[in-house]
Amino acid sequence: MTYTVGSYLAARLAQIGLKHHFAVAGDFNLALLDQLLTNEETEQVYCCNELNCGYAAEGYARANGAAAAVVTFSVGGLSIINAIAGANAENLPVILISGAPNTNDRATDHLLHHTMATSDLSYQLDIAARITCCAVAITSPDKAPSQIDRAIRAALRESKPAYIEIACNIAGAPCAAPGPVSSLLAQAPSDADTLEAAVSAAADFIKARKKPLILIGSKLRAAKAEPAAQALAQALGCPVAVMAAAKSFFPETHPQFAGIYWGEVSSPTTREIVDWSDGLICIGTLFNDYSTVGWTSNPAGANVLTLDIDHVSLAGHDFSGVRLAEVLDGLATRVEANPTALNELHRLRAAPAAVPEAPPEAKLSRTEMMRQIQGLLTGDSTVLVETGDSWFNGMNLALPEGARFEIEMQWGSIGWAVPATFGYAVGAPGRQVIAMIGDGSFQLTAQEVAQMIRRKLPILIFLINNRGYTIEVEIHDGPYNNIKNWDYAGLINVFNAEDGEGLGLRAGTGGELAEAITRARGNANGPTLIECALDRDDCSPNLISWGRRVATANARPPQPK
Ligand code: TPU
Ligand code: MG
Repeated sequence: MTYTVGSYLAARLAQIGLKHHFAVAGDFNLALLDQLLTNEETEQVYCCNELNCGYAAEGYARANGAAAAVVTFSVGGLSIINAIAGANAENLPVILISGAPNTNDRATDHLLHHTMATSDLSYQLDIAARITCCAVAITSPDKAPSQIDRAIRAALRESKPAYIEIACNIAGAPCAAPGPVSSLLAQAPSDADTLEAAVSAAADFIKARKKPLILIGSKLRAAKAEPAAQALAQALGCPVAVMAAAKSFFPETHPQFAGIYWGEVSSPTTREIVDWSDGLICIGTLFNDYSTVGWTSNPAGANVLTLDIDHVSLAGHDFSGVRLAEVLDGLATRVEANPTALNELHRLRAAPAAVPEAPPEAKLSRTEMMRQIQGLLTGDSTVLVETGDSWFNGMNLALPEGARFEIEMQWGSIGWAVPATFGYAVGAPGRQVIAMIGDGSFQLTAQEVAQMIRRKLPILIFLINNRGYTIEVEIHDGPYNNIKNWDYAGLINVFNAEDGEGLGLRAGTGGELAEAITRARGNANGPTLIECALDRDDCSPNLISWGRRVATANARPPQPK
């Protein structure tokens, strides 16, 4: 078979396990899309716009480990930037592929459409270089294979997005055949001496503590070290608390699970036990203003051992160039079991109170809605929660063994959830995909529900209509937090048009919600959106506490120099 630049790229995408790639067409990428279509192992999945395309790829990468999004030059390429920067913040290898102008138009004074009517054609590459780990522009078929490989290898190694731009007259040009894919998949191993020194220093740290405790953060998944973290936990026998952004990265059914650590808004007793520990083993953690609740809970100092994706640090030591999974594996063989903090946790912890069922005709409340969502979850469920009160409500869900939880907490761009849920469901057929999305967020990217309908995906969306930007209300209120109400459930028929099987339902009481959920379960050939009508003030108490702290942090006056 003779390869072209485009079919070479398609082969690489298929080889790294992408059964799908997401795309929006435009004249600068049409020849490329044709070439990608020649490969039957990676299917083209279309999106309504490029921002959604980026989020869909981001969601797919959460389910599948990596993803690709194909857009046209400039009008598409600049629109997708938010989602790609988000993938960077969230440590997800999304490969952004953009069509680009014909090579003959470069270095001429030709003015091209989709540009700012100047002959500058490099701005998209410059911008992409700022938000990806590797950005390449392909203008010659000879160099294309090595450039494509370099970008994909970097994305997979660093778990960050990469950028590949392909001139429209090069996509179909013949090029060399791809070599073995192992050169793209191989991880850089740790330096053996540094690994030994890091493991030894970390083991000494743990040995010297009376009550060690593990805290899991969101970078654990990017490091592909979830099993290794479990093995270390097993060996240590200590409590394992999980940060909000890492919910589900350690099984909540595990006897050592100590709840969600999120400062003042942690699960009951979790903050007490974390604060009580004299040796906090932070694995893949990330502390920002939100996760530290406005800098009120920011673990640091001599009692903290940090095991990051590629480095280990503790008081007096800093080792880089070591892989997290290898550090954890090494530590698991060296530590001795120390259940002191786990015993204390059991003394502190009361059995969780069961939430009573609300009378079916009573107005729907947040607690009743969450009680019913909890009842839906199985080991095959994935719950995606959008920025808003859904973050806080989602934290309280008890996840059965195998259930997954997705949250875009570092980037926090509203509008993420609808397309990310779509992409996730494309990447995880067979899972029960449930999204909790606020009315304000939904309004940004609502049209991607149409793609769920198009692909007949049985996604379940809980659209929480509390008539506004409640999370913002709790941080800082004003008229800008009020939004135009929509007929959210009615929108599904708009998207169904003549052939769709999406279902839009409304629930104003607990009974209506239960009935809607039953109907959703019977709707196998399309998504179901259940619009849950809540009072504007019916938000989680944790959101209120957290919002106050974040507001205080945001309002700090400038410090005198
Ligand atoms: O449950 P609730 O009402 O808090 O959620 P809803 O209705 O989705 O409101 C979310 C409100 C919100 C805004 C406006 N959360 N964060 N923001 C700020 C923001 C603005 N634009 C983007 C792209 N991302 C943001 N996070
Ligand atoms: Mg809202």
